[in-house]
Amino acid sequence: MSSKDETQHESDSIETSEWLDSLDYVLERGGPKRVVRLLGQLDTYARRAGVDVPFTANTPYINTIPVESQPVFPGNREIERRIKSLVRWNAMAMVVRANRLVEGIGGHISTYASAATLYEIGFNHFFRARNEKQDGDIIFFQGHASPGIYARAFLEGRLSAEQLENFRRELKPEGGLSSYPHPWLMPDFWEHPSVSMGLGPITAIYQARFDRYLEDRGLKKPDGHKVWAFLGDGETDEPESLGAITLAARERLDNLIFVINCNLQRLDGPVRGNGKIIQELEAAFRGAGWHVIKVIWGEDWEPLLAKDRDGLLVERMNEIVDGSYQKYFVESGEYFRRDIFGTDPRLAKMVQHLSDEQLRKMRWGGHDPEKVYAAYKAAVEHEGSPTVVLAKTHKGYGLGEAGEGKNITHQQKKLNEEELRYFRDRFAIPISDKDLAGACFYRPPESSPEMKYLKERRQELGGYLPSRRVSVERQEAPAQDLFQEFHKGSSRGASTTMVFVRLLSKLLRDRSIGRRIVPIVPDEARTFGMEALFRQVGIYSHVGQLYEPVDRDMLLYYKEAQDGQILEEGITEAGSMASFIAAGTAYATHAVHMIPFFIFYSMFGFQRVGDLIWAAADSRSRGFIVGGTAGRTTLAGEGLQHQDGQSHLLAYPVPNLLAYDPAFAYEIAVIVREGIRRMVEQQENIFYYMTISNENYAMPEMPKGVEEGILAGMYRVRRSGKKRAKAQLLGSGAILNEVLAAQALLEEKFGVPADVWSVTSYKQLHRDGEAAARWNMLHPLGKPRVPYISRCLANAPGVIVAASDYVKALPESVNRFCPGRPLIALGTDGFGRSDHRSALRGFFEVDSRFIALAALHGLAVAGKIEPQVVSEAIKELDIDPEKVDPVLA
Ligand SMILES: Cc1ncc(C[n+]2csc(CCOP(=O)(O)OP(=O)(O)O)c2C)c(N)n1
Ligand SMILES: [Mg+2]
Repeated sequence: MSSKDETQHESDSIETSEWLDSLDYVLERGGPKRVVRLLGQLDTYARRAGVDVPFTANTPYINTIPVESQPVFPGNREIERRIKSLVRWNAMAMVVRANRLVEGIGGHISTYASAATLYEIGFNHFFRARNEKQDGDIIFFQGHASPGIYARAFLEGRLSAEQLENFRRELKPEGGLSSYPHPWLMPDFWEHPSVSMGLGPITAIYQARFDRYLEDRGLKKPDGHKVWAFLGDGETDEPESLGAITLAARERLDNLIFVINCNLQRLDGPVRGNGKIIQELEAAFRGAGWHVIKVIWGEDWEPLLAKDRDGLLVERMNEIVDGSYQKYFVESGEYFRRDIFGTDPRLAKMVQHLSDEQLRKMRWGGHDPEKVYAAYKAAVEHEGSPTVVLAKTHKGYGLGEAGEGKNITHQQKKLNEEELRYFRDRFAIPISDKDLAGACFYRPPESSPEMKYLKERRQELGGYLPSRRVSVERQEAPAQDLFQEFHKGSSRGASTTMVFVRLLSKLLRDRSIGRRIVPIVPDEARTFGMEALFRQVGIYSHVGQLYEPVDRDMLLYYKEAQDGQILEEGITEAGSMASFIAAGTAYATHAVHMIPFFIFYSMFGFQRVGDLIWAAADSRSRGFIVGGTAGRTTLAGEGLQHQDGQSHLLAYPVPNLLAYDPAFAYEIAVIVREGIRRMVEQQENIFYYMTISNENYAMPEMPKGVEEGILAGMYRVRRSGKKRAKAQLLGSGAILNEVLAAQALLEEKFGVPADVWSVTSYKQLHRDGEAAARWNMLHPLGKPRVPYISRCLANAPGVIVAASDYVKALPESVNRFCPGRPLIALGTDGFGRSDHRSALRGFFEVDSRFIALAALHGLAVAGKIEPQVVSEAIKELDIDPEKVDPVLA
């Protein structure tokens, strides 16, 4: 530094000091409010004077809670440290042992290693368990931290060493532990699946909002419980993680706390090597209206910060990018000193009293129990907005050479003996050298201070968690009367959407379950003709309606109310699905049965939020997801991105989901009643997908004895009359009408009598067929089971043609269960188009003409008619044989 620079530095320093003195004076005299005003005035003054004050939503790179404001730590730090060390050890041992036994079985050590303090402070001081007296906190654990959560449950005596041994070995006869939080696999333990990153945060937000909804509607007593969501810093890159944070602030969800484990790393490398994830997140959350608490520095830094009156150190820390911070984890103290403090002699001077070793051991805030405690306490006490705790940690903390802070640490699953020794010594685990190599689990005797402390703390907080318990009472499904009107049918044209909305409105009025229905719409209620419900049950808003709605003098005005029942989510299928999960699992989370009906544009369901639907399944959600404006050719006009011809296929893989494509009012009534009965009366962990569409047609009366068939997936709608049928025509949804028209066409024009079947669910038929086939394979000597579809078609002669508004793979999936004859499938494979219905059905080859043609073709192939007849039919039906194949067009 030149002497000129030095002089400049000196005078800057004096000037800064004078300003700070003045500020101290103002603070003392006028308090913080006065300081804020003064700073505001200064800001304005500087701007007027032409100073371009840059906008920032950031605060400096320091702890939000200054050391002077930290509360007294109420716990025993030493015992808590020992407990934490034991959890660390067992978590690590679980992964290491699993990978020794089975190569490549996986597991993660470094996530929990970085998050241990964040969880332990929660477990010892904050997380309230649900019991008879209180509604506990709801916690979304970071999926990859599961080994630590299991290890703690082991210390608590809730999991055995054998279970830990079987981590990721769920197929062992005695059972094992699932890799990640999966309520489906561990229904007594995990509550919320969170390992598909981004889903934890968004579902947590809507969970917190749904808890308010239940309270506001008087379905649950307000009890001050919190929703905690733990997430990784890398995870915040997922759009779902931050996509709903404005909602949380807008709804003032002070029952919600995010804890983001900012270990600066994700799987491949740094989260923001060239930037600073904590600052980036701070700006995003503050901008959205959250209360942000940064926990950056551990107590080792306090003496340095106390000396940093000019803010030089903070300024330097502000400059350093995360990639460099990560390097400090793995480098020597000497490097640390040189790189951080070597840039300015005044900084160097600050740390000259510290040895390299001391410097290297300086901890980040997320590893400091008192700082984390202070942050959580502030978060829990904060009112008026959600809180996010941004805790700076160290990925792979304590792993040493085995991966601490290294880019490979996320994948580290094996430790050699030397690495194990380092870990043991570092955390003082009382394991002998002999047991070391085996990475044995360790649990202190019951009488030890650690065990006593740990149990006492949990007792104080209401019990153990995570823990999933279902104690909800069985609920009666509505009586049949409610559904009668739909069984009668009507000759006036109606769409299945209209029928469904009418049914929903009746369900909402039902004395026994009406209050439990939760209609959820992503800004699509008018599309489905549901606006009458706005007035009938109101749109939920925690603050009621602060304005006079523009349509107030109309009958069906837009009514918001604190006890409103509809969740009008705005344009977010993901958020709506998150609400669906919260409502659909309320029977477990809050012991109240709720029946969500999430109604959406069917195209923007499975393919848009399929992973959330999968999470709903894993969560054992109950309820109905309803795909409106369904069917590639039934939704006219809207075109390629709106016309859904695949959702039913995408519904196939979800194991506990039943999927229906009803055509008539009575089918809908039967399906919905049975769904409610199974979910609330039988308490089955299933949910339903049902498509509804907007084509108007007459709704026939329900034929006798078809209920079973409707539910099983098919039933005969119309016989061929007196003549023996030569074709069996299967139709679904709105396309059933085309099939009925084809029946007439075949009979009248070509003398081919045909039976018509309504296929309400290929998924049901397929599931049942596969189950029978499987049983038969495994029981070669038993009486073969006959699939339901085979039984239906056994005495139904003739060629089989199936047409739906969905891809051909659906009917083809049951082809092998069709007795003696192949099934000819018609479907809507390909991109949609904007046009009217009949043009679309012609284009996709699912109209009555093509159905008739398919039957004639089948008869020709079977040798029952001459090919010439088919050729003539093509002309007669005005079909262009050279027309473009829609799948390629
Ligand atoms: C949706 C999704 N994509 C990818 C993964 C695979 N994955 C698991 S952990 C991980 C990195 C996690 O980084 P971060 O969120 O920072 O958590 P940390 O382990 O560092 O605490 C990735 C990419 C996943 N689980 N979910
Ligand atoms: Mg990370």
